[in-house]
Amino acid sequence: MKISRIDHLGIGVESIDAVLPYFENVLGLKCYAIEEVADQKVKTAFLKVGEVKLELLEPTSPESAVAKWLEKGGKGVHHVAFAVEDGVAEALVEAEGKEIRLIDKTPRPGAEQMSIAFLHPKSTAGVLTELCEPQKKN
Ligand code: MC0
Repeated sequence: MKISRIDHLGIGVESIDAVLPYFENVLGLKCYAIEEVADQKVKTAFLKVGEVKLELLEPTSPESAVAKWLEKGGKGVHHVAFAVEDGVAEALVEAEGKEIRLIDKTPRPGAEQMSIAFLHPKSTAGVLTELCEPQKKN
């Protein structure tokens, strides 16, 4: 697969409102978008740091993967998202062929009109890995 850059770092939080003052008032970053992603049961807040984005992730349901992660003591960086140039679906086929455990067999809708898919941290050096690309227009 052809990875061109880190698209974003996902940071899991109990409350976006509670942590935004740190990112905005101390680091001087600007939140430019808040978006709920129903498919993943999260609310997201995006801040840009050069080419890379930070994606704050607040669960909107106890069933959310982020809620479960927080409940088990997870804190800070939740996942790393790589932009794939030659297609997420194709990258999943390639990864599976290399015996990487897939969480998603096919791409799903993510924030910012991206198609996303996750690889399991047990086969990615412990880093929950998201592959993403802009959603294809019909
Ligand atoms: C769990 N594990 C992690 C982890 N979450 N390791 C690294 N980073 C994480 N974030 C580890 C656990 O410590 C455990 O290791 C093992 O994975 C299995 O964990 P588990 O607790 O038994 O399993 P679950 O049921 O909690 O599921 C974990 C899994 C799940 C990663 C499969 O969270 C998942 O499906 N994630 C993908 C979807 C997701 O994260 N959505 C939220 C972001 P040990 O050694 O204890 O066995 S959505 C998003 O970001 C969108 C909006 C976007 O970017 O556009």
